[in-house]
Amino acid sequence: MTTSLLLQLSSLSAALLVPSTLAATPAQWRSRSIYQVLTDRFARADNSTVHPCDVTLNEYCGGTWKGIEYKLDYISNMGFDAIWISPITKNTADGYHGYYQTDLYSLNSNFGTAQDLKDLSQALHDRNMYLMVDVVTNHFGSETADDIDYASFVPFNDSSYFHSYCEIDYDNQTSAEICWLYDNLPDLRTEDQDVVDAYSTWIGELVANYSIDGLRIDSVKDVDKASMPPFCEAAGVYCLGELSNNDPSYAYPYQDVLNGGGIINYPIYFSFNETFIYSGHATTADLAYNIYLDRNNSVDSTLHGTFTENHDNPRVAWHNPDITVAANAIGWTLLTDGIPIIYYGQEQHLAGADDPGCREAMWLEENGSYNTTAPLHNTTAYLNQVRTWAVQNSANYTTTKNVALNYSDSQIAMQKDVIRTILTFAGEGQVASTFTTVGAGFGAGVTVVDVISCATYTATSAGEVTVGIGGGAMVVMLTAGFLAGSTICGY
Ligand SMILES: *[C@@H]1O[C@H](CO)[C@@H](O)[C@H](O)[C@H]1NC(C)=O
Ligand SMILES: *[C@@H]1O[C@H](CO)[C@@H](O)[C@H](O)[C@H]1NC(C)=O
Ligand SMILES: *[C@@H]1O[C@H](CO)[C@@H](O)[C@H](O)[C@H]1NC(C)=O
Ligand SMILES: *[C@@H]1O[C@H](CO)[C@@H](O)[C@H](O)[C@H]1NC(C)=O
Ligand SMILES: *[C@@H]1O[C@H](CO)[C@@H](O)[C@H](O)[C@H]1NC(C)=O
Ligand SMILES: *[C@@H]1O[C@H](CO)[C@@H](O)[C@H](O)[C@H]1NC(C)=O
Ligand SMILES: *[C@@H]1O[C@H](CO)[C@@H](O)[C@H](O)[C@H]1NC(C)=O
Ligand SMILES: *[C@@H]1O[C@H](CO)[C@@H](O)[C@H](O)[C@H]1NC(C)=O
Ligand SMILES: *[C@@H]1O[C@H](CO)[C@@H](O)[C@H](O)[C@H]1NC(C)=O
Ligand SMILES: *[C@@H]1O[C@H](CO)[C@@H](O)[C@H](O)[C@H]1NC(C)=O
Ligand SMILES: CC(=O)N[C@H]1CO[C@H](CO)[C@@H](O)[C@@H]1O
Repeated sequence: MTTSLLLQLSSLSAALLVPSTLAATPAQWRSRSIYQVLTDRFARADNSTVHPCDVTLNEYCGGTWKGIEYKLDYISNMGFDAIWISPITKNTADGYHGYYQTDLYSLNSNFGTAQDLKDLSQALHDRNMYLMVDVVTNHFGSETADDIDYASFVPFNDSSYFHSYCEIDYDNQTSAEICWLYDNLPDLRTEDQDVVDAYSTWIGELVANYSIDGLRIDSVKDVDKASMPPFCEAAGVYCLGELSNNDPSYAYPYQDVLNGGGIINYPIYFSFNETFIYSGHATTADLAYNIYLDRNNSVDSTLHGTFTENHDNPRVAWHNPDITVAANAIGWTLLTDGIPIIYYGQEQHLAGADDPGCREAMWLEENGSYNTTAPLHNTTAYLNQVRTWAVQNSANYTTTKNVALNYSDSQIAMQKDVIRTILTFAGEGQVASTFTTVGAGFGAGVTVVDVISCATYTATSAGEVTVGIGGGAMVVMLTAGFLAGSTICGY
């Protein structure tokens, strides 16, 4: 063990005692709605609407923490009360996304100064919003694959902290943990106590220094599982682990090592993608089945991060340009279980392809208008408003698990506590028809409001309603009684 690590270890117990009064617990995160930004691509501090950004070049385009701060009205006016930003540590020259870190103890100066980051954190907290920071514990980054300059890494300044190079065989868990994601990403020995301890010291300080409320942890399936509990313990905040895997029985148990946190819900994302965006490849029955797989395999499915777009996958509109499909995707994200995560630009119907295509510069869209009259912007704001009403007025909303009620070829009806939703995958051309919400369990004779159309229905003695469907619109039902005082549809 090096001297620097010993010095840092000596402050470990002190770091753990740092009061975390601003830090948020998993239970507090449940009610939140997250807006994910790629820091380099969301907003520039000079408010430029013309600064070029060719996503294929994999270069910095100039987005900053200050730029995000200037756009907090745009984000909070859509009803988001948390943001997730890119990793903040110093990176290689091409690490515009933040995942090629070289020094845990220096910030990425492309994104601003320590004061800028503190200002952003403060501005968020002033609005009662949370700050989630992306962190990487699996690897460091090097400009080149040859002659890696280990001595320049902080604090892991020796090759002995890293595994020797091997290519990952993803069918082999040991290989995933000890081999390298790419040949320029030296893989840390997260099974070694000195590495775990150094990370614990660092994260405790980082959370305290910048008043961080939650962490998104990169590539959790590629680190030693046992390294996660001490890391989250030292952080003292909600941990949201990322692992891209479609197998519920493999992915969901990772929740066990995230200290009451959750995972980025990839299993349900893959199922959703096949069902919703590629209707025909899978059916709504498969999605319904997966809702139950989630419940059956998760410690708590309400603590996962739910998403339909992110910086690593093609956007919904790239798969399917139909705007009603995109609106239903937002409906799914905001109204199923878990903590919703909307990826910047999803509300503008951006259509970027797989990484790097989906990392558009937001300021170049519609000449930097951050358009607040775009149709999906309205959908997002409105459904956040509906969800927040449910969160604030039904004590059990966030913890009551979503159930699939009924489905047809292109539609699924589901219920999460006081909200019943019918999502439609048929697109704008869908012919008008009716859909009966079998098993919705409304009180006999109660007035039910579809808050999308503001149409009202009266439940039958069996507690069912037959609602009009058409044109690819989703239906979001609450009782008129529950909506009283909300202003939604005039109630
Ligand atoms: C690592 O850093 C420590 C503290 O700065 C220093 O004492 C040590 O010599 C460095 N090790 C290497 C291999 O550069
Ligand atoms: C950018 O806009 C923010 C507020 O929206 C303003 O405070 C700041 O001064 C502007 N910066 C420049 C360089 O115009
Ligand atoms: C799994 O990967 C590890 C590390 O590369 C290797 O030692 C082991 O032989 C592999 N196991 C199998 C069954 O291939
Ligand atoms: C946190 O701030 C302290 C005091 O400025 C500094 O010594 C420490 O290196 C910082 N740690 C991190 C991870 O930012
Ligand atoms: C989404 O589904 C399509 C169609 O099956 C498939 O080609 C694509 O790889 C899927 N994408 C993801 C990220 O699973
Ligand atoms: C979930 O568990 C229940 C109760 O054990 C079982 O009846 C059901 O078949 C399971 N569903 C799935 C999709 O695994
Ligand atoms: C952006 O600005 C250019 C030049 O003023 C104009 O031609 C174009 O129509 C604008 N585009 C949008 C989407 O507003
Ligand atoms: C914003 O979106 C609306 C609706 O699509 C469109 O009519 C308007 O031109 C857009 N505004 C700008 C500045 O491009
Ligand atoms: C959405 O658009 C409708 C119709 O233009 C408007 O009445 C409503 O206030 C908007 N809702 C939100 C939350 O922006
Ligand atoms: C909320 O859940 C608790 C515990 O499961 C239960 O006792 C209570 O009745 C529920 N409240 C409502 C309004 O459903
Ligand atoms: C499984 C199930 O209950 N399916 C029903 C869902 O709703 C449609 C349309 O109302 C019915 O036709 C199905 O029988």
